[in-house]
Amino acid sequence: MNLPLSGELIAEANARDVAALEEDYHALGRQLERKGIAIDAIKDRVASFSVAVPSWGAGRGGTRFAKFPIPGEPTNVHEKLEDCAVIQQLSRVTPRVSPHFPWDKVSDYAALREEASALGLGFDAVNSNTFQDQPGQAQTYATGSLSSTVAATRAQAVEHNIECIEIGRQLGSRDLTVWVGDGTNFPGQQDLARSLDRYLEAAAEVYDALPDDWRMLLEHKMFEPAFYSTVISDWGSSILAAQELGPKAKCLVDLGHHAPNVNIEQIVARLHRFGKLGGFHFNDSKYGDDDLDSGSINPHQLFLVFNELVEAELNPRGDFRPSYMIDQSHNVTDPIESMLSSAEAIAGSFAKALLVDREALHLAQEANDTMMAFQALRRAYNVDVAPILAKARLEAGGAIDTLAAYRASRWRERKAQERKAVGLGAGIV
Ligand code: AFD
Ligand code: MN
Ligand code: MN
Repeated sequence: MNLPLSGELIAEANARDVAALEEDYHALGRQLERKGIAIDAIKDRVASFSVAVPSWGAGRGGTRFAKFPIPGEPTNVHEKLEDCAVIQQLSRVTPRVSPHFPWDKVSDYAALREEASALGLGFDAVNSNTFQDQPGQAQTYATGSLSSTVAATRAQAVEHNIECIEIGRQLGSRDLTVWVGDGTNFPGQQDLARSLDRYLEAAAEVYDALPDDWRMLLEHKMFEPAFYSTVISDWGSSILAAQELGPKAKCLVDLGHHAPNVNIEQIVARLHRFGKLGGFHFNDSKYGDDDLDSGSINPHQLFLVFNELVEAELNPRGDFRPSYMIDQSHNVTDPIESMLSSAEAIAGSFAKALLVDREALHLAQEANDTMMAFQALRRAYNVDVAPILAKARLEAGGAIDTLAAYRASRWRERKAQERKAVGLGAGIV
């Protein structure tokens, strides 16, 4: 193992907080016991929960106006892995990294896998990129990718996705996440039916290249960069495409990819009902695909989403193996701090969803007792689960207070000395 932070540093930081944590954990334990809930059982479930981090989220994001890099931010996949290892070492909830190609391209993927493993990391879903042109590429994606009217462009996009599968095999991934920026900005620009036909035909070629134990996760998005229509615009288009492609195709929900105020928890329930819920990209938003930190704007929505995910887990349909990832753009914070805070918000929403008295909820629902059904959710949402999360982290070797331990490590300052180049992050996503 080649872990980035010293164990002593984490132990020292924990020594300051451990007495208070034990007190808080026992107090919460007594409170939950009165409701018939064993706190250790919840803690164990939380301990087995994990969410992947995106390699591109380790660099500072930006907007189409500007990007403001910070000294010491990672400039290549190796440095990104190092930063992701810091997040995992402190939080113990982010053991996998989701790579993005060609951004994370290297010449030796077996070596990259070993490098990650020595840092205590594995690889999650592989993300393809057919929304940007790359240097030396034969065809432009200006006309779209999998749905382009240009056959050679579609072929290039198919080939790139197949290459991503090949890379993913070497990295130990089992999912290919496909988001295309394909769409239009003007009424009449494209034939809405034929562009979907082209997408389905090209996506089927990618699907056919999937190994048996792989899945293709279709990520829908209703706008941006195309603002009049997108080819896979919503969960309806996504599930229809996934159903047409076959059992290995599933839908991936990114919290920022819907119309304002859409009931995303209901989308979760719908997709699961048909065995098509494949994964989640967590972030938060105020206006659009803002990629703000998870739970920073609407923590209640995050809880309601997890409430449906827990229901889904209790009533599995097909092979329910949701792939969870943080998908955020960190424009004004240190990305490590944002991901530590987001991982806590996500695991915390899961913990709260586990605290829902399902029997009370279902009985109230059956009896049409609206207020008591809502209260079953509200009671769980109101519990401060911080001691459960901290205890799970402590037991797994992580930090009780992840942000305090991170700041004590002076990681970014140290990296600012070592990592000379600044501002060559993943780009604006
Ligand atoms: C873009 C999309 C989407 C996707 C990401 C990586 O909006 O969220 O997951 O690119 O391909 O940000
Ligand atoms: Mn996403
Ligand atoms: Mn997005």
